[in-house]
Amino acid sequence: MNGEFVAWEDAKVHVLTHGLHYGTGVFEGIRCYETELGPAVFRHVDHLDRLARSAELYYMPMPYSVSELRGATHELIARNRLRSCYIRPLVYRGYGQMGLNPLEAPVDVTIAVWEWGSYLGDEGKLHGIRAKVSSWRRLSPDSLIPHAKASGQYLNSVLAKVETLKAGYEEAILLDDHGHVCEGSGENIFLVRDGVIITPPQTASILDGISRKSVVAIARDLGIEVVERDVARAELYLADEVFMTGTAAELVPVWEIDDHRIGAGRPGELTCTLRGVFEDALHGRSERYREWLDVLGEVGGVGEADPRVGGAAERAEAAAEAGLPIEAAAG
Ligand code: PPE
Repeated sequence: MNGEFVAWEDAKVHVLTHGLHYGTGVFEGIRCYETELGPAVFRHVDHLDRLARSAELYYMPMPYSVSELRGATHELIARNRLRSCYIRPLVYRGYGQMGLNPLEAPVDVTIAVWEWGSYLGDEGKLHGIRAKVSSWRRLSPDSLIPHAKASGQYLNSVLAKVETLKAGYEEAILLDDHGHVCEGSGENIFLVRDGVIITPPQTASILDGISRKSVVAIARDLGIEVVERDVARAELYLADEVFMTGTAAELVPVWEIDDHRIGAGRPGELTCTLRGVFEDALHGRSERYREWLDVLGEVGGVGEADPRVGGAAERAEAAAEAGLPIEAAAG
């Protein structure tokens, strides 16, 4: 938190933290995978760049550089002795000033890491999920900034998610303010029709997902045509295959939407092919996509010999003995 490594149970904020009241924060969701090269963070700098851009869009000067955040994250993973984990950096307006003008409130930064399994369940990842088109529209660019990954904006996803779960489905699909298909509550969405992959464009109020970008690149490398265009709701039902992508969810097939079976009602051929290559890339099994991995050992973070991690191994040992995960922030 703000440059200090803090034990999990001490990682607290004041109740008058600005972001707690007004949602004035931006965050990222990043994953680190165990690979044969050691723990490796997938597209780390791309995520941190998006964090910096989200902060800028909400007029929050980031007190740390992307490279400082990257180094702190490496050390945090090493100190916690995690081989794979989910990484949650958060930049938010802290304690010190109430009222809607956030500019006088401090900008605080935290990074937390923890082990997070399948976001939509192991079963869902393997065999696919049932989704429902939410009655809540994705937030409009007239009111907020779909391209920013901002804390307050997630009330939109929360409403859609709760509605969907209560109705007995596993994930929500939100339409944009024009009624076009936009994305899931925390994932981008893709359709396959006649061998072509279709996904909503930047103008459809999507979050510019890093998994989305990766899967588009993989598909094109495999010679599959990818079209970014507006998608009508009924096209979901008529698709041969539908899948969703996100850092937490990874690549998840969708086999039923609004009680319409999609294709054969099981993960389709292209979905399975893309899932295989994407997972190989995530887990460091693909030479071709090696550049997407930020391997910890290469800049320090794992191994006692690295000067950047001075004393980290000892401190990690003490924390491990006390049974504590560690939370921290940049600096
Ligand atoms: N749309 C939304 C609204 C979204 O939150 C995410 C990520 C995506 C698309 C996919 O983006 P990317 O991860 O860069 O491929 N959602 C994050 C937060 C999930 C959560 O429950 O918290 C994530 O997947 O980490």
